[in-house]
Amino acid sequence: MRTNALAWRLMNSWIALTRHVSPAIAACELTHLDRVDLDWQVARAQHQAYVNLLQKLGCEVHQLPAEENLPDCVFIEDTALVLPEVAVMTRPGAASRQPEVPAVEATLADFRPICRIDSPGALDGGDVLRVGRDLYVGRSTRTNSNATEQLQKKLDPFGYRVHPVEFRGCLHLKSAVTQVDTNVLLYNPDWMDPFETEELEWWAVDSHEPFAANAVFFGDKILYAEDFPRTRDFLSDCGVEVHTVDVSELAKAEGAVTCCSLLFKARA
Ligand code: CIR
Repeated sequence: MRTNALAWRLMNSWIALTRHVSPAIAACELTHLDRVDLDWQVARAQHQAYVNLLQKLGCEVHQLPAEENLPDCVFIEDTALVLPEVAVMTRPGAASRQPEVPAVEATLADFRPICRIDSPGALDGGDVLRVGRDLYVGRSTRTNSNATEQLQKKLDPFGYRVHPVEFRGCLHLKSAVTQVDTNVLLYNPDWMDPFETEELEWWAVDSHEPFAANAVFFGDKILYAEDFPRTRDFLSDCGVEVHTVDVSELAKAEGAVTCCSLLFKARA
């Protein structure tokens, strides 16, 4: 009996796949931000603190090595979409990021059957917000409608619905909106308009903190960036359990908390 309970716990625990910070991170892709000095050692220390917090929150963390020629490889979220039934390997919209995918695929193959977005599709995982069986996919400079169509076809057999979503002013859909509580989305009203849903409630970020809509949601708590105290206090007052970490150096590369991990349950 005890063995069964332990096996159940292990199978249902969170796995976080992360990737170390490349020594070349200062040469990262940038879309909306100006390039400023970015200290690899500081970024590495912040990333380690992020990994430590994932572990404290109950994740088993698997870390992939960084590569010198992959400046953005720490932002592993963009390379895959991991669902309970299957892992979809993306085809990142920035050519410099496409070689990040094979190493992630090799690891995910231990956990899930694999399918892939093919050319001319382009998809960054940061553009995909999953709420249950609904996948909201941002149309961005990184994600095109061909990929959205491929995604719908590949995931049809599992009953997922893919909804294209418009947004503006930021890199990825999940810079503008993420889930922070059961049926609650946190969003930046300057970057998107709420889409039609019956069940979802929309909470706006504090207007002084435009980047505050990005949170890693664990079902009963969130991992959140330290930089957004006003929105954090609002969330805490609303009853959300918030755990913060400093990712300010990674933010200079247009990274945020969701993009530094792929989160999934061990068992499909
Ligand atoms: C890029 O432009 O691709 C990286 N410098 C930042 C990617 C951040 N990823 C994410 O928000 N999902």
